[in-house]
Amino acid sequence: MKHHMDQDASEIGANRAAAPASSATGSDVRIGMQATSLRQAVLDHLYYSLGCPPIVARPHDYYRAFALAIRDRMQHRWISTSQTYFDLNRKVACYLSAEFLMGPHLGNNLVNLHLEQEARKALADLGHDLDTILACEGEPGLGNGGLGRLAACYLDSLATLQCPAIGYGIRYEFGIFEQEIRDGWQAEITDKWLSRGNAWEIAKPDVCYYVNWGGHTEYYRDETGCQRVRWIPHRVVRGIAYDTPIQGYSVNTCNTLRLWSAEAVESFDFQAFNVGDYYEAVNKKVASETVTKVLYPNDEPAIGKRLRLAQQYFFVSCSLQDMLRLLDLANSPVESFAERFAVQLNDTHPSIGVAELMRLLVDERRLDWDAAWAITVASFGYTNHTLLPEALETWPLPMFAELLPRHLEIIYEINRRFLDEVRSRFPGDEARVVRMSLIDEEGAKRVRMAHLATVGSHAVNGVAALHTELLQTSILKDFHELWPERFSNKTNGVTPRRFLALSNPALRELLDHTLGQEWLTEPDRLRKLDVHSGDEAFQRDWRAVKLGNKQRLASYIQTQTGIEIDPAWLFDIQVKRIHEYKRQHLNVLHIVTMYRRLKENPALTIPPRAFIFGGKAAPGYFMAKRIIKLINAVGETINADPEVNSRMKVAFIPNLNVKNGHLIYPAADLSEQISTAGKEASGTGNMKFMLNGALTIGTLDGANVEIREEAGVDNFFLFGLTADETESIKRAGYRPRDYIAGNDELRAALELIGTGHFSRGDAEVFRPLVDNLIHDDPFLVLADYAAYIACQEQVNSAWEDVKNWTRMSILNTAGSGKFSSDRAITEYCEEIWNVGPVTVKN
Ligand code: HT8
Repeated sequence: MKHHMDQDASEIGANRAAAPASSATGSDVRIGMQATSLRQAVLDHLYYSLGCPPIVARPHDYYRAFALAIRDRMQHRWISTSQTYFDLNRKVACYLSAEFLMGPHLGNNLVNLHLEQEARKALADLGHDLDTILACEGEPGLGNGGLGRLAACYLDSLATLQCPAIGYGIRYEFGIFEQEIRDGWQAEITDKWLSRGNAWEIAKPDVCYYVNWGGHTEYYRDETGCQRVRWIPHRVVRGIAYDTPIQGYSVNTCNTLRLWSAEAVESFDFQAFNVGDYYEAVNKKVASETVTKVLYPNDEPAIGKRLRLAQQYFFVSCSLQDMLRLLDLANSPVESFAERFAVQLNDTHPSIGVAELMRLLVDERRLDWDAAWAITVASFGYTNHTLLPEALETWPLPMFAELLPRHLEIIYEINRRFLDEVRSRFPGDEARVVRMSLIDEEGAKRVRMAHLATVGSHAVNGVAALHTELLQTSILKDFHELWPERFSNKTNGVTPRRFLALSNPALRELLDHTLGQEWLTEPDRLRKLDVHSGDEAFQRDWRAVKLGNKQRLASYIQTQTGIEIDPAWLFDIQVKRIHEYKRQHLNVLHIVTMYRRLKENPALTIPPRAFIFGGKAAPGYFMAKRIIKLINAVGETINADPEVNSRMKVAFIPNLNVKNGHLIYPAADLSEQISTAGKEASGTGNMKFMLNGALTIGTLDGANVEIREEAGVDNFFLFGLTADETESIKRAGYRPRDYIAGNDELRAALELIGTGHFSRGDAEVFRPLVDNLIHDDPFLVLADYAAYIACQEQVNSAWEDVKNWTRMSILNTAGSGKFSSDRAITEYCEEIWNVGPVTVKN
């Protein structure tokens, strides 16, 4: 095994890349893939890059030096990748996303470079353990949850599939807040992820663009007598590029994640300085830098803040200007833009790009409108990630006009031409025109960004089969009727490198041993596990892997929360953002029901379970914060009660992020995917759990539908109303009280919570939650309660049959191949982007 890995390391180092064969040469310290040169590289970086003599170096210093050494080993691949794309003039996929939730880079880069074994040796030689060094790395939390993590998985797959691609986004100085739990409540702490430096990025101060705001427009005639528009802005900021390498697995391809940081434009400061207003100059500088200061911590509800629109326009403008500059550098005419770039909009956050590209092409590059529009539509694709009305972005017209006056004019012109098309296709249907307009004219006028993105793109997609279906029949129904050929489904995926190979090394080894290593890039090979699913020896190995992962998580939970969990218990896990539609409180109602049953009947035999939660609430989301408090309050009561705590415990893992996700997904027996049907566009945590052999209890929502098909319907615990049923119940006038009246256990559980049993008699703290369920229950928690409880009973009986549970667990991993982000990206490349692989040579 060890010998095998050595071969891999030397192969990628010596044969595939520009590195000279590893001997004790000078350049070996930068690129050598053997432990000896890595060791020397760490010492050199400690000394020369960090100014830290080895005697005083602490593990974090070793981490930084080691990260720099690994970045060096990607450097020539990185540069030759960019050079190859440039020389060959290949079409590049540009993934525009306001969020990239990358997670720690070091371990992932080691996996992708086949450097784990050599790295372990090198560090051992220096007296350090690789795992300790890996644990030193913080993570760039530049995203809220699934949407940002999806972007990160897609970059991994693009590089692994050797596809020319650039990720464009925002270098927030503060990412998603760190969550602490104090007295059961969430506390938010600023995420100072850059405070100890970032070894992975390279600042490119020469790659910078000006971005304008405010002011007004002027009409003028150019030299040829042609009518043109000039934008006279009120303010200008500069965007600076920071590049991070994205190394593909087992290939030379190393793509770029380019994040923009806002800086003040000096000449503006000086102007103010010269007229003596020093403080105004400093204020302007601070205001400029505010643009990329902090990530908005809201997942799903869109917030109509001016600064948020400024962030979106800022990174989109920099990115499109960057593409035009690349085109110029290649001496390609601007008319060839759409042949050179496929620009994907990750939700509507970058959708101002449609108007910005039009402005750049028409006002600055002087194309005529029709030519510019043809290029724009041919370039853009739009991915929708949610149907929740509160998450659909619209901007108040006055704010838009003030910040982006020229773009508003362009949007009006796009709209005028678009509505003409609608009128000629559907004569006399003015209601349709009103519904489809880019401007919502009802009440205070607003710009509808989803409509702009749809009109400006040749391809529109949803993120799971059910979601795409609902998209076409609900929020984009009119657009689907107009342009059915533009719509398609692209079910999400996750990278098996990070979410299996890196985070579940024991399972990786078992799979390598059983199937060979190819499953990591051809996950359909996991199907071959089917034949082993009943094999006793294989089952024993499978359970040993899971048990080890559960021990690892149990000890993490113990150190983080003080709660002791027996790794032999059923690990029932729900980790995701806290949101009412995701129904963590339904899970709590099950816990309270089991608690009551045990209290009423102490002799009851049930398989012991650990109920494990994790997730952040948006700081301003009142209900979500109470749900966190409820989980912790119920946990405190149960965990301290000797009558029940030998059969159930509840733990809330603080600060869910990519890093602790590595410990969580591989340790699950049961994955909770219990959103109200029709509300979760896809989910991707559900896929991470499945890949790692968890069984799912879930509704027919998002990608759960496809997970159930791939796992086999018998290997999935299905419950609850369908999306259609949910809709008809609501239409008929949903009355949550009827469900309480018909179910004593439900009534008792709500009463226990409402009367303060879990809050030391405080009947106020959970009152808003309980009242909301009783009187409103917008996400039909009570309507699904009975079915959920019954389904959990099936889980219990299934768990008691160890062999059958193990078999089902194996079949879940076996069926997870579809949910590789490689499959998803292949579909985007072939069906939307028309981007193909390019081999990067040494
Ligand atoms: C879906 C999730 C899906 C994932 O995308 C999600 N969509 C958002 N966040 C997600 O995790 C989302 C949608 C609109 C937003 C926003 C976030 C608007 C403003 C701010 C944040 O919920 O089901 O798996 C990837 O497709």
